[in-house]
Amino acid sequence: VHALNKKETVQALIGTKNYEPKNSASSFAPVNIALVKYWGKRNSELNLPVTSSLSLSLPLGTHTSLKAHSKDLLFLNGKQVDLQTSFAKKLFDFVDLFRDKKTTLFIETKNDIPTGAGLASSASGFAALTLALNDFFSLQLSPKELSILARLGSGSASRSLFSGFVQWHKGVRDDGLDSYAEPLDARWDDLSIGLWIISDKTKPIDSRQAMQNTVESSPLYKAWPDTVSHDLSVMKEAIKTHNFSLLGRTAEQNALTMHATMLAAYPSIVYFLPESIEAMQKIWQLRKDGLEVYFTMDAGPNIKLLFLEKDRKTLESQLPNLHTHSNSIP
Ligand code: 2P0
Repeated sequence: VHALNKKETVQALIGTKNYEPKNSASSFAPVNIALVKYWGKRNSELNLPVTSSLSLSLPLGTHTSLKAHSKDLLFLNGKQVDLQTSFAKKLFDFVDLFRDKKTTLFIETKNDIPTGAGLASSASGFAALTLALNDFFSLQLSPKELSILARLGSGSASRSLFSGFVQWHKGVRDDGLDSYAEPLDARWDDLSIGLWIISDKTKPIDSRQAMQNTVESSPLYKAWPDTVSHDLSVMKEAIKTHNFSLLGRTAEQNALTMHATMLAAYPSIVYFLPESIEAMQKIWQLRKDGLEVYFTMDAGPNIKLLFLEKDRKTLESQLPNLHTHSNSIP
């Protein structure tokens, strides 16, 4: 099996499908928080990961609509976006994988993530765009095919096609046609997530570049694949048995191991702000005092808390700036 480029991957999946544009289409895809992280690629053109990963979706996400229009136009959260910006270019490069030259679109996309949360919305964004394109061109792709296509926009978008707990299988093929996410057959209604917003400043280094630097220069990276395969099996057991202590501990340790691996890169990659460390210390203190709360952290300074519904009120009173959410399993 040979590596394909993005266009060839799309052709492999939609080449034989009915290609009939509608007048309009709209979609929603959730934000996901990784409990066992994706960090590092084996193919950066196709966003093929070194390891599998596992996430939980939130009820928040991205709403996207597409309308046939005389020329391309893009609106983000109600404001028109210049087509020369890198945001617009990335988005239309993805759309170009699906359309012929005569199809021009009016695209409206809205994130219902709290303003200033500084949360990456590329995962829900590319997942919603993939769903909208599938509908607009009447492609009738399967969930697995949609996940493969969303992955071409952003790796973690492969997981944002689904609600609840989701596993992204890393796959082994060079063409990536076995690298896709699927929901786990599990629900856990009283498991909650809190977003503790530390800062909405843009990140010092985007995750694509940071992943590459970590893989190339961190002496700790060679331990990462074994860490993830251990954490994945423990996490799945914790989810199956609703063992919250095990889930929380595994998620927190996995996130800190990812950050330790980045810290050891050269130049070092540091997403923590002083306030992020203070937040971690506060969480460890709350735990010492008997409140079971854990955290995870991604490519930014904000903290995501994991706790049980029964502790929501206590946590909200203890921590200002906390936005709490139930998970997304309907
Ligand atoms: C994750 N993150 O599993 C990890 C943990 C951030 C830290 O996936 O280059 O936007 O588009 O594949 O998916 C963020 O990176 O990167 C991410 P690309 P992506 O959620």
